[in-house]
Amino acid sequence: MKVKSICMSLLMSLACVGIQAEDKNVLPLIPKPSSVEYLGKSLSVNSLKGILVDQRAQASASYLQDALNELVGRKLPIKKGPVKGKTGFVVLRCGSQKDSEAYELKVTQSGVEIRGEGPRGVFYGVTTFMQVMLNEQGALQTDIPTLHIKDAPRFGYRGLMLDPARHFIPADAVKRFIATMAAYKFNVLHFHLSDDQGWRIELKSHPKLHEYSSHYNKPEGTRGYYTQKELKDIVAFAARHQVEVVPEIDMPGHSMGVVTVYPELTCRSVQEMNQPGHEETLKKHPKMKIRLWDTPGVSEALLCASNPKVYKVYSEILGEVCRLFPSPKFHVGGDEAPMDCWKSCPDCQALMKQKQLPKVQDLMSFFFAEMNKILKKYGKQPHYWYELDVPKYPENAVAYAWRMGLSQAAIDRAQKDGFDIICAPGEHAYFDYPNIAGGHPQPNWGMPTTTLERAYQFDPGYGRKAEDQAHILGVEGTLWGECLKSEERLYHMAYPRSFALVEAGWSAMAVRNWEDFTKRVKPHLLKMYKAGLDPYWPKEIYGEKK
Ligand code: TNX
Repeated sequence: MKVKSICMSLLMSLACVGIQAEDKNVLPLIPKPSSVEYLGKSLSVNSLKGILVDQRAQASASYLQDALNELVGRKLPIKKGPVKGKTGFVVLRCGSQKDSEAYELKVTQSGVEIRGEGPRGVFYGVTTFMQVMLNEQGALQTDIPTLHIKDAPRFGYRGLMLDPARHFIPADAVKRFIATMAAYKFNVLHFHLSDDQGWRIELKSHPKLHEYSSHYNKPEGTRGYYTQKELKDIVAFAARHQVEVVPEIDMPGHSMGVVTVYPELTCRSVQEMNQPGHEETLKKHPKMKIRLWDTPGVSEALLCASNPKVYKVYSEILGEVCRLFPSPKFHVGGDEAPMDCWKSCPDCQALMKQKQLPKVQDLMSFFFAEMNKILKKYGKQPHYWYELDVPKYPENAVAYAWRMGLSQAAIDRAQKDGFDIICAPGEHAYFDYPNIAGGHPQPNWGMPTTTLERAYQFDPGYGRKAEDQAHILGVEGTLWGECLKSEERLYHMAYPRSFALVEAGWSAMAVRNWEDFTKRVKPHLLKMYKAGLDPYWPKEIYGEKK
């Protein structure tokens, strides 16, 4: 008898698991929440009378109102005031924890309640609610399951990097991109605004930079740089979507956007930089003494570490850029800086002697320390593409692990030296790499392939003990722009791999599962196609037919 009842309850619990796991009951939520309890009934979104908000939750109310408008075809009124005990509403409530991203979402037959621990949590509750309405065909459905979701992120930094330096991305397209990433709980747009191929910010202090160094690779009819008004508008738009914009001015390498305008700032001579074959380009741009790069690659013309003018000009440039972006984070690049020109520069060599710097790599640490003095004045924390051979980064630095296969070494080193790190590993999070072999129609430099599955295999904690990953702040996916020539191409490379990445950043390993992920991805791709976007269709998983 006893055995029989144990068997019965085992069977019943298996049946429950079975029901939960049935496709129709597993909503396509990305990133996967910490816990979802299905309550077995349904609610019609059409029956909702309005949106009720408490004082602190107002920021997300109009976002929800617009999103629901698309579905039910009318703007639900937003009412402020006491939210207790009301039925038939979407109720938004906000706790007092300013930076918390945790939230709860309850859908019952009496209405919807979203409670965030802070404003970001409310916003994320709203984005999850919008996904609860997504059906398998990628359309929004009005009859939704009743449920209770409790959710909070694993990591606080979930970023995507855009590179308008290589191919300019007009401001409107940047805003569209932000709106999409925010819907999937990304919270940082890392904006790579300068490189060897361009300078993309309007500067009042150094107008020649945007006037001369923005002429390549820009969609017809666009300026090729962002005006300060546009940048402020992008920052404000991002803030409404709980996205922080982190600017990057890459240095001391990848600096031709500046060096073409001010050749005296590098230790390479104009003769050395001008190679046979550059004459044609220079003829087209008579004001320039050297060529802005019109091809991918790494320039060896570093900013001269010993030239006081470098620090003077950069204190003006950085000052102006710092004031445009309210984020306390500032990315100073620091990647791929071949130090040969410092080795052959008599002034750099003299400086090394004077400062008793034994290796040329120490000069890199000196350079970063000098730049950091400028950033400190504006209350900014320096962020770097981490290079293992740089002996010392400023103590308040944040590093990005990026080089293929070297993340673990970078994480170890950051832990040892006491700074925080963000994981953007080449093998999982480089979304300029093709989705599939041959997936780049443009010529590229034999980039490796990053499949969706490879992107999903990423564990930013690399299975380390909790205390050994406490300094890992989160994840970033990079969309380097050499081969991304259009907005269409940007989405094609970013999605669906960014779904995989954001889940690595948001969801605990215990709730992540590749098979289950592939089931959740499809409706989001179908939704994007309906919206006229062209994300990559992983036919290796779903077959040819969409
Ligand atoms: C390396 S990743 C770079 C970029 C290129 C990218 C192309 C990094 C910090 N630097 O300048 O665009 O490879 O994949």
